[in-house]
Amino acid sequence: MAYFPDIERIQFEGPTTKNDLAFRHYNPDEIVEGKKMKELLRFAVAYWHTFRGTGVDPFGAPTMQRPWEDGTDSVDNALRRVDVAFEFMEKLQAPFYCFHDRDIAPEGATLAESNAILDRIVEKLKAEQKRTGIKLLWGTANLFSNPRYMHGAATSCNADVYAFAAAQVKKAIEVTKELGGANYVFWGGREGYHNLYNTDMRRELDHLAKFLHLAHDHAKSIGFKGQFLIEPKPKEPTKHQYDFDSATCLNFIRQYGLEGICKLNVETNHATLAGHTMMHELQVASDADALGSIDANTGDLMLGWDTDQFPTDIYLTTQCMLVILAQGGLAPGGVNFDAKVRRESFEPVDLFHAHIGGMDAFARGLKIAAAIRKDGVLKDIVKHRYRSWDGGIGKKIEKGKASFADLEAYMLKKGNPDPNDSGRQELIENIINRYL
Ligand code: XUL
Ligand code: CO
Repeated sequence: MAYFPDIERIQFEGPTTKNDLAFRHYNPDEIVEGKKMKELLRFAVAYWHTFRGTGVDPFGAPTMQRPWEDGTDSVDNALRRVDVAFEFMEKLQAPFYCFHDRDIAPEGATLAESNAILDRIVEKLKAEQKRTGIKLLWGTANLFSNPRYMHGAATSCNADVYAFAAAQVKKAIEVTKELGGANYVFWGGREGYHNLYNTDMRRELDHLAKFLHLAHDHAKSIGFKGQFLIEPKPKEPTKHQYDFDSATCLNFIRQYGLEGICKLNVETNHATLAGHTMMHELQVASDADALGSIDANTGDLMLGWDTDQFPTDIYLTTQCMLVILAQGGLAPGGVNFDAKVRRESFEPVDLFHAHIGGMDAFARGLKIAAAIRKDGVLKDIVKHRYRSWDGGIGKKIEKGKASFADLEAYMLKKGNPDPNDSGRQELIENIINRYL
């Protein structure tokens, strides 16, 4: 049976089409910088928002009309949702999806029961992946919804809760492996604090690092080859999330010997909440060879919470793709739409409009970034701006061949530095606009 009976497979029809249910820019097989768009972008649908989102918010009840939902959290409903999900993703031409264990399967009365239910759903997901060729970009465990995690999971003050979380992650890594997942994500749910009076921050961070090492040990022992990704976020649900931003996560990774084990999954709205641009967060991660994947969405500058809207801003997607192309793409990571339709957009077709918009916005960003890179305009500007480091005293400093005394002797002789150049910020902004 079809759950989206009125919707045909979404096709690329080009920028002039009048069809709302078509791609104007996302042309999966079009070659950009020597690769197919679909290989560079690796779009993924987020199971939680798209198939579990109800439209509930702190002020009101669910609004979403989802004819396939029977109002229960039953296994039957979970099995039916798999059909819904794969019909949706096939029609959208989405090559990947992502999930938390509890998005795809209801939790049972005990861990053993939960695991058994999960296995049933995973069996069906596996069959659907085989039938359609759609793949799992990443799996993760929900360590934040159940009340047991009120104090956190890997940073809980309750060692039993830590053990439960470990068991849950063990199983989640196993099912991610079973489904051929390319990555495994750790977003720090409730790993953080609300006040330091009752918190042993040092001990909690030690526990969190231990948790990641144990997860890695287990992944190795079962032969899971996927990339581990930590997802930075500065606040919400706790006042202070430990994985604050890219720089904080990189410091944690280095402090606890997790280099080579964990990269980052960088999310736009989390960057905004941290007071950074997404481009900043991506560049910090990429400079450390740790940009693994992205959660594509956007916040609202007027609102101080995680609105998880679909990305439509071409400046934003261009900036993302400039950093991503500079590091040669994201694989084995991808572009996961960790985004939800507004609660006023309650019809199933709105899910298509939302994803089509996001995919087109990224495809445009990709083409614009590739055009900027092809002309070499930014590269030339940067090269010129730093030219004093390519020879003379600059080169000596970079090579470690100049002491403070040498620099003093150099300046005493020279008298004054060469004059500065203009930064030409406005000109550069004008140039970027010419490509949009
Ligand atoms: C929460 C968030 C999560 C992670 C996965 O803000 O982004 O959905 O992406 O746990
Ligand atoms: Co996310």
